[in-house]
Amino acid sequence: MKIFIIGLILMVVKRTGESFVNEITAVRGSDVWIECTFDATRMSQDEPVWWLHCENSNCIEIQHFIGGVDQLQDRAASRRGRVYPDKLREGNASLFIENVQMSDEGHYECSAILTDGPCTTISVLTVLASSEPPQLTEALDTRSFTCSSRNGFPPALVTWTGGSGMNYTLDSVTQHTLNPEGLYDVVSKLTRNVTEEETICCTVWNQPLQEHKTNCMRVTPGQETDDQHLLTATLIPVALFILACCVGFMIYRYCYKGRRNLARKQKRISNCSHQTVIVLIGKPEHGVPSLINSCVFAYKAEEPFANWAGAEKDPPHYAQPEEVPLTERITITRALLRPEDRFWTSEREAYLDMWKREAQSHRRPFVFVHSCTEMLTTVAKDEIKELFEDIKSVMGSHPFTGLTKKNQGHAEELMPFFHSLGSKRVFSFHNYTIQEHKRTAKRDEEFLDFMNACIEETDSETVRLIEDV
Ligand SMILES: Nc1nc2c(ncn2[C@@H]2O[C@H](COP(=O)(O)OP(=O)(O)OP(=O)(O)O)[C@@H](O)[C@H]2O)c(=O)[nH]1
Ligand SMILES: *[C@@H]1O[C@H](CO)[C@@H](O)[C@H](O)[C@H]1NC(C)=O
Ligand SMILES: *[C@@H]1O[C@H](CO)[C@@H](O)[C@H](O)[C@H]1NC(C)=O
Ligand SMILES: *[C@@H]1O[C@H](CO)[C@@H](O)[C@H](O)[C@H]1NC(C)=O
Repeated sequence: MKIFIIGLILMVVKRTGESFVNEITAVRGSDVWIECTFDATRMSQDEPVWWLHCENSNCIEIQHFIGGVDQLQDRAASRRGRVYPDKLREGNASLFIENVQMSDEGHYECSAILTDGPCTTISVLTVLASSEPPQLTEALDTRSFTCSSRNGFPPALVTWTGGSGMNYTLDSVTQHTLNPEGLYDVVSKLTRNVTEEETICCTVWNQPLQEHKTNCMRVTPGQETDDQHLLTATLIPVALFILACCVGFMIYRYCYKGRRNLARKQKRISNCSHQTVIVLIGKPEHGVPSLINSCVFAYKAEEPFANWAGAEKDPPHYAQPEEVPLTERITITRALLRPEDRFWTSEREAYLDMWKREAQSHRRPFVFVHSCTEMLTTVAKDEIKELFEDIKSVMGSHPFTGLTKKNQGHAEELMPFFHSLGSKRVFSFHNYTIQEHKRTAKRDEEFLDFMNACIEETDSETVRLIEDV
């Protein structure tokens, strides 16, 4: 008999469960009744009436009455919902939930044991949340707008419209986040060029609730961009102007200073009051005539290039020294060398005597000229060394060295050798040649410095010689 009753209960519960599910939808924050009524005539005083709340098949008992007396008094504070005992007698066990929340969602089962058996009513409560009115903000670049709305359920749909109802939704990106209260916050970002003044609106939709909330803003095209234009329009020309002034001033300074420098160096040469012959000694093809041409060209800054020293004569004219006038008192020349391409022959002593005599009538700074393209053999080194010593014996000091064709060789590799021979100054040049004589201040300056060094060297030499006497 007992087994039969239990079986009947299950059957009835199952049947009621299948046949009668009360679906309730409530808006979060509202009050809700979950109806449950029995036939009062079939109720008995000592049989229970109870409510279960199930979430994901996890059920807890929230109400339990026997004879109209609350059996769960101790849990009164924490449980949700309320049943009115005085209505129970009328067979009305409806549950009242105040300020309904997301956590109240789920299955509700209201059961009672009636005189003819158990009876259960099943309800499903769905809570929807209307999201808060959207906030609409404009990013500083005027190209993006942000619409945000909090606490919606289910996740709100966001749509965007522009002037004259254009649908801009496809230009937006929307993100939902589930917050700790079980509700969705939504943020949607619209990226759009505003080309004319218009009203941009953002709408958040709660579809099950059939509810929408809209916020709009009036936007003018490129307000910020206009400011930026204004900024660009004024700042850039001002900056450019200042820059141009600086550059102009620097160029002026550079040119003026460069030219003034050169003029000063030219003046020092023209002011030289002593009769001076700068004597260059160098083998054929080492660019002696070109060096003489370069010195004259650098000094006579206003004159066009000319082949004053007879460079590139064919055959080589090393046997004919050219006395090329530079100023009234200064000339540049080339010391006579033998055709055999050697510095000294049997006439050596005669030459040294001649140089000694010449040095008494005027100053004769000696410069040894060597091309950077010519590597030094041991024989050549010995020969040059001997020449240096001979010049020192006659003139009192070793010659300066001028390394030509530095654009074709490595002057730095040759310099130590000539320094080691006692050459006080070793210059290197890129000569002005017949083919290539584009004047630059820097190139001019090299030759002017060279000539000034020659003039000053004989000055100090003379002083020393005078002091010696
Ligand atoms: N690249 C370059 N070529 C140079 C330089 N100096 C001279 N030359 C060239 O070298 C060649 C010889 O120069 P010249 O100045 O005629 O000297 P040289 O051959 O010793 O003169 P002679 O002894 O009279 O034959 C010429 O073709 C010049 O153009 C230089 O500094 N750089
Ligand atoms: C049950 O009682 C509540 C509260 O008085 C009432 O609102 C509801 O209509 C009643 N239900 C029925 C079916 O009478
Ligand atoms: C705008 O377009 C979006 C996406 O294409 C669409 O979901 C939405 O319903 C449209 N809104 C209007 C107001 O036409
Ligand atoms: C916005 O406009 C500018 C010029 O007016 C254009 O270069 C840019 O590509 C546009 N951007 C978009 C997203 O339309």
